Amino acid sequence: MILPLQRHWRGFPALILAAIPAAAIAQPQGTFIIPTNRAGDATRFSYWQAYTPAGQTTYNGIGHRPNLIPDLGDSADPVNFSNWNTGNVLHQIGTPSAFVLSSGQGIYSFAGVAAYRISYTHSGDDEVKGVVLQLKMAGSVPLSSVELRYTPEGASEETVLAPHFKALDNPGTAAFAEQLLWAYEWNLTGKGVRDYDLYFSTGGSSNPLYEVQTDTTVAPAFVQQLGYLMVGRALPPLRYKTPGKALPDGAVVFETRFFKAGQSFPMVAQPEEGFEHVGWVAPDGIVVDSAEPFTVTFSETEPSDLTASAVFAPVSWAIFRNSWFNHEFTHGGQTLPDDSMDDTKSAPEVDLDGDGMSNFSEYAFGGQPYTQDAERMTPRSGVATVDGASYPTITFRRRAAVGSDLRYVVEVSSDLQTWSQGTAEQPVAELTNGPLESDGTRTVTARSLNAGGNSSRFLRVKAETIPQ
Ligand SMILES: [Ca+2]
Ligand SMILES: [Ca+2]
Repeated sequence: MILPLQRHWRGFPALILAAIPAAAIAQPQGTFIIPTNRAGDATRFSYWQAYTPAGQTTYNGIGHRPNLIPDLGDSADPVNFSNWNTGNVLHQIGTPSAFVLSSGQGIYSFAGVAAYRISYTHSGDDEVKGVVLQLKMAGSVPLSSVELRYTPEGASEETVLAPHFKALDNPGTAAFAEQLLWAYEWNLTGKGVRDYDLYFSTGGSSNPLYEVQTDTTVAPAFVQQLGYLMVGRALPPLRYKTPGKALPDGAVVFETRFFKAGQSFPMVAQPEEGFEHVGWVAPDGIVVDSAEPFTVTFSETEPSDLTASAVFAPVSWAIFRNSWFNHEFTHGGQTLPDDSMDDTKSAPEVDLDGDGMSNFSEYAFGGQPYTQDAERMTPRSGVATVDGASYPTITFRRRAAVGSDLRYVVEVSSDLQTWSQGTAEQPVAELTNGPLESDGTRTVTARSLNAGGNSSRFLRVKAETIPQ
């Protein structure tokens, strides 16, 4: 694999980094964006990678300081790995116990967030027009943690700027070891910036930092390189794995890492095996009751990052059991047991959370097996008026997957003794779907087809799996 990375730096010949050893790219990786203005000395480029363990001083022939030295905190300069711009220094200012991974060469911390500062010292006459910061790391970078700080000439206090533009390259495997690329850009035109500091931190413990790049635009002018993010999410959140993905339609848009004002394109959903895509939650929070591709549009006048969520529903009891119950998981020295395989916890007839609903009822009627939410699942009785006549109704919640293994049977009775299901030709009730909800359930109202009278005073619903 060739890393599409060009390096240009004043006084150095242009270099292209050749093949990376296969061992170093075992994980899926995002791809760095090469700013169009990097060539021709328009940016000052810095690059940090392969924080080598102690005792090694080179990686791919590129010299690095040998290790991240713990416990020096903010008081020293232990980690200037850049060979390309000696006016740029990467500091690890977070957890003092952060260390270098033995594989993958990331800076890593079990104890808490790892925080960083890149201090840029300017040389030359031109002011800084813009900055692009790119990070390759596992897991998230809280946007609130990403800042550019500088002190305007003559001022006594720092100015703090959030990024103006962004990009995210997410390989989308959701694997722990995958390496995401986060990119941020500031337009500093006219601000008189010379020296500056970049700050960022990981989203939590165990989010290794693998590589960092910065491009500092010094001449002749700012050129926008990034844009706005389309963040695709999957609902509902599960205890084990995600039910699918939501992403821009690759057949329609080429660049999916960021978007520009006014851009419009369809999002598509990719369910994981065992799930059905049933709808969307639009950027404005409205639930869209349709599994068709969903079009998103970035505002022409007030663009911002957008989030759209694809809503999924399970198609079988087996996938519900596998996904809604804990799997064995060790964190911070504590191990959660594997409930999903334990019949005393997750068998269909067990009521794990003690809310009166068996695990199978939680599945069929849209409940959570670890949350006491029986009230949300309990069918409600009511009355519907049609053409002046009153009909009893029963309203219940169901999983929204059309192709699920569930069947809901509504029965009527006049005496609570004898119940009738009716037939396809002579149904006893008419069913009407309520709107989709963001957890992949919807309510259904069954109306008795016999108005009042003694023949249909009572309704009940049962859920069962369809015999295979
Ligand atoms: Ca229960
Ligand atoms: Ca429950």
